[in-house]
Amino acid sequence: MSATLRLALLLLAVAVCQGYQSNDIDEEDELVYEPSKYGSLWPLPQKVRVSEVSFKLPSASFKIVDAKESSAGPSCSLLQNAYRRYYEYMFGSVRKPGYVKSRAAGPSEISELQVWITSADSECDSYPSLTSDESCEFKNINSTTISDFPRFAHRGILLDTSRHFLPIKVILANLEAMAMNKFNVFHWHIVDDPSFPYLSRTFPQLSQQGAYHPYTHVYTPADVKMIIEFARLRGIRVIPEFDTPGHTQSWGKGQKDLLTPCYSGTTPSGTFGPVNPILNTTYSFMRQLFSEISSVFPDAYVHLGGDEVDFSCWRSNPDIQNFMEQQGFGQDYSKLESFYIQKLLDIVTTTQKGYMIWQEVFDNGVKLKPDTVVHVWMGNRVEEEMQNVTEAGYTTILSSPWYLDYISYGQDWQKYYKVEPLSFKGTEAQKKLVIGGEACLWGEYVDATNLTPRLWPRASAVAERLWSAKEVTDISDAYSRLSMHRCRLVERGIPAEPLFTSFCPHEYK
Ligand code: CP6
Repeated sequence: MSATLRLALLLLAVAVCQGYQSNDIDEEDELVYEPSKYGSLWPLPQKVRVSEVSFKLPSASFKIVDAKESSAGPSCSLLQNAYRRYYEYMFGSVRKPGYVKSRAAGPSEISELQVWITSADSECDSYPSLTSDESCEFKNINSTTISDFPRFAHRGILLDTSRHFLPIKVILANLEAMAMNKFNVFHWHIVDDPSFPYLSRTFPQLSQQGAYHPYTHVYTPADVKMIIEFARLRGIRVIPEFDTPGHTQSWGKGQKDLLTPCYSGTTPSGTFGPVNPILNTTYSFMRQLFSEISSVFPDAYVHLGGDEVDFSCWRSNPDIQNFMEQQGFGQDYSKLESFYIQKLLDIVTTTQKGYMIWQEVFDNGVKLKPDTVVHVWMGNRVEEEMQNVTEAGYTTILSSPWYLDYISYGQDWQKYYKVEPLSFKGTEAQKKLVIGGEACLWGEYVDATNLTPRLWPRASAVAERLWSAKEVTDISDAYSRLSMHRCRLVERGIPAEPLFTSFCPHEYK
């Protein structure tokens, strides 16, 4: 529903931005800058009929209202909130002094946008989900019409708040930019080796000991609530990742005996490895932690990680060696990893949540619930992996081609844009199991100072690939629209980096 509205409003915003003209720039790059007949539309809707007729929107009298047939009304604060937000985007800059006011226009003025919600049970008070209806129609009398819906249901951005703490306002600004690009999943890689900023009510010592700072560099329950609500109002799901048994160094600072003691020879070396999978205390800890997580985060899914487990510490530990022997695992430490993950999955299942996991968990042959989402991230043999995962009947999302923390000279957005997620070999039924993808911004080299321009507009390329029709592949049309879309992001307060030599209309307003 929120998306319904979002698109309708975006379109009007586009109409208002008719001041965007093509700029005659001498391009040395391979792309010739020709304006697109679709203006600055991004991501491109599924069906667009463009008319030459344009209307004026008088800022003083223009209103966004509930259509009388609409199934949602003034009591839907989510909608009223969105009306206000988009009115601001449409006219916010127009009302600034110094802007040339358009002369009074005649019959070609539109005085209101009527928003007609057709779904029977509106999502005013509930949370967005994988099955939310994001489709919409945009009608205008004798003019441009649009019919739109997403190609993939899961369109995510991963942010990492462990390598560097990200202030709340950076996260909120990013959610706003996500909404402008029709991303609908915030994958919150909230904790990892370097720091544990999640303030747990059950285990407050985790962040007290494991965060970069126990008060300033933590997300309190109130912070988390605010982020989830801000996202909900924009049709965005928040999926937290609590990655185990690897990537857990920071957990060990506040939770005694959770991590495996590593040995050098016959004595403990003082360093620690992955979560200790052979202790009952480990599982009672996980039971309590995930019980809390399942009530703090309302989404139907949690991400359980399971990637990059280093076996060297487990190998060095005599108690682990004994356990391996007892269980008949031989020297195959991936069996021990699977043993742990299997128990964790059973724990999380009792919390009524579905789970997502990184691809290694599937690769190791762990028994998964049928609704498990397998997250493909490794760069080698991507198509083979997608083929295998879907052949086994699991839903999957793709991240391998979209590691946006990698940067290089030039227009790498084109590389992200040209990815076709369904290019692997498989049946129609297999292709249906690909529910989408995520652009990842791992945080080793990213904090509040550079996050936004590193992510935008490069992530916008991923947004269009996941939203628009498969056939939308014209790279120079994309270049033209994306340049204008990027200017719009900047004008709306998102410092998105430029694609190439250019200037934006708002620079000389
Ligand atoms: N952190 C976590 C990371 C990565 C992963 N998990 C990662 C691995 C390889 C590259 C980039 C990121 N930094 N927890 C893997 C999913 Cl190239």
